[in-house]
Amino acid sequence: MSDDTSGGTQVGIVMGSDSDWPVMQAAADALAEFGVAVEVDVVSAHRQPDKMVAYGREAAGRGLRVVVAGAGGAAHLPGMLAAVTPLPVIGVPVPLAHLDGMDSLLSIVQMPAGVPVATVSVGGARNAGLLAVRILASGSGPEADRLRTAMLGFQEGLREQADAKGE
Ligand code: RP5
Repeated sequence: MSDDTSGGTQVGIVMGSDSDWPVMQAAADALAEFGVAVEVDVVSAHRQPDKMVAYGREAAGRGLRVVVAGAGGAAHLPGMLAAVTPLPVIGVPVPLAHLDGMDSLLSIVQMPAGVPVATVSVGGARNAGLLAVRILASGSGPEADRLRTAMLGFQEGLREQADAKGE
């Protein structure tokens, strides 16, 4: 079975507040570099619990393949989404003014067994976007092939940059 979805949006980027966008934008930028269409929305686990559950329950049926979720502080959003969607969820701990993002990190990474969230570093939204590309690239069909080739080129670029610096 091909994983292609006729060019539809395959990655959803959500965050607990529009104040998270300056951090989360790096995920959207990384996906744009690879030509992956994304949808972006604010979905607060605390302030919009019904919207959050509906988003998670409907995501796969709408054709999404990966959800990237960022939140700060008591950062429940990625874990709660992982509880209601079968899709892979990548969590981005957003650093707030206090605790240097450690609260966000621990809230997202310490999920109980059975409800995994692939957690990137504090503020690591770019890696979340790149990981989403790799998940899409692991499938089959022309779009996955295209993304695998593009990711290999990206990795070659990293090697060349390191070589140029004499590393
Ligand atoms: C979290 O509270 C959000 O993800 C955000 O990181 C933080 C602060 O939100 P605002 O008060 O700026 O809306 O739920």
